Amino acid sequence: MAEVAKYLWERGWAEKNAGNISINITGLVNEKSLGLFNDSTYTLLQIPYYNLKGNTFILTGTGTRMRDLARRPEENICFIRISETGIGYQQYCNSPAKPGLRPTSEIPTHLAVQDMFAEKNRDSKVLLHTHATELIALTQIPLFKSKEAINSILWGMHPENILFVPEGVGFLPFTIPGTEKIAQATMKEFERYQAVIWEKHGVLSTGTNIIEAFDTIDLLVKSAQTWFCCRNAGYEPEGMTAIQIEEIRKKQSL
Ligand code: 2HA
Ligand code: ZN
Repeated sequence: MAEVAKYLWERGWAEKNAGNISINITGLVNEKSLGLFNDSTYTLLQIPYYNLKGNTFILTGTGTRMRDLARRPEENICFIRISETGIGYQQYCNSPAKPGLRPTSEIPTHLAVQDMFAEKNRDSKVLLHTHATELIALTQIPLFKSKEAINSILWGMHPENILFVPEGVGFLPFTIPGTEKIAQATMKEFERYQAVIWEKHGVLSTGTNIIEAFDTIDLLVKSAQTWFCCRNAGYEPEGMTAIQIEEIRKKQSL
């Protein structure tokens, strides 16, 4: 987490307290070690997550900065353990430097998506959210406020996006951050996609590990940057032809 937090900050995707991360670490930590943490506030969930019963997560703390997480991870994270009933969670935030620290404000989205992963037995353990500038910028252009238009740009600007994100990215029209509404809608998108763009806000991605989740966003941003580069130079980018895209897709299945 600290390594990726550093990348997010360096990329300019993590201004102030932007972005958040969750990792399902069930089985990697025992209750006894969680007991070492002072704070164990219990919070009732607005929506129960029955597939996460007894699961343990590491999450970024609310209001924490990625640049701080990179240097002092232990001060900027929280652990949570979902109750055996799935209706609440115990939090373990133990930063003397940050008393009262709580898990990320986007916890509804993290739990909704992680619950779906658990239900479907997915290998995905990580959910990463960041404010990738060029992806946000694309969604400020009315022409690109649809899944089809965004994916055609992202695939068209670099063959690696066709290879590594063959299903494309999900897209969510603007929704208020930190709400159950954004959580449920995002979870639905992740049923089909490994990355989801939030209109005028940012991007989320998943993976079996955090580096994989970061790499997917990095690839998507490369395409968006390329598009803006051409436009800034005064040219309309050509994009990939349908035949080229088809050939790249075939190559993947070889
Ligand atoms: O964690 O990025 O979406 C701060 C945010 C909210
Ligand atoms: Zn955000």
